[in-house]
Amino acid sequence: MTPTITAFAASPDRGRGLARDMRIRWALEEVGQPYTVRLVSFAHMKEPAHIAIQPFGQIPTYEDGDLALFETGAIILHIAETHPGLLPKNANARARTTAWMFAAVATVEPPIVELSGTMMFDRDKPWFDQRLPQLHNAIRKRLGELSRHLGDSEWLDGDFSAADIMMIHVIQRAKSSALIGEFPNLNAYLTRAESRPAFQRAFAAQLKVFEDAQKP
Ligand code: GTB
Repeated sequence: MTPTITAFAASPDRGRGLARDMRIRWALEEVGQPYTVRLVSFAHMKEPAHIAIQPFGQIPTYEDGDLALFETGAIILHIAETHPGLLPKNANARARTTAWMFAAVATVEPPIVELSGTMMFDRDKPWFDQRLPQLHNAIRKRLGELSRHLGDSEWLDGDFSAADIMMIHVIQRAKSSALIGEFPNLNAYLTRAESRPAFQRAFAAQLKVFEDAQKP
């Protein structure tokens, strides 16, 4: 069957690939799995029909036959387990890849998301000027640790994997802060990932949603 994912009908990032459906699109493109997209409004995401498949009222979701999934990590792990190409065959390497998927969302992503929320909603707060350097330092610490692990390697653990999709998409959100620029090997890691044809197809598809919405 052809899986269906959900994405924002009107993404706040204007199609810059930051909304999390981008991860799922990219994984599906990497394994050559065609998919359809159901675009949803913010209002629809809070309605019972959507809550039934995403209990937190968010995108993305993934539906395939009688399976409905939420959480990007779980969705990408499922795609990787059901299609060749995104998980190593060796059991230990597979376990390490899963660890890096968790690390992306549980260890690296939180301060990056917090910075993005602070920049969007808290500029007028009296504590904003003090909080900003704290958040920059928290992100810098994680990026430094990631940079140290990556060293001169191309990917997180051996061949390109589901873990790289998760990690790249997480750190892309920090690009606007210029912190990535402090770590040349992370910059190169991002460039390497973004030049993959599957990434470019996924990016073009989600950008087209924004462009189509602009048409009269
Ligand atoms: N842990 C969940 C997962 O990984 O699947 C998180 C899902 C999530 O945060 N979804 C967001 C959402 O639905 C969209 S991606 N938000 C609406 C809501 O909660 O009501 C987060 C996102 C949104 C917008 C931008 N942007 O504009 O730059 C970037 C990232």
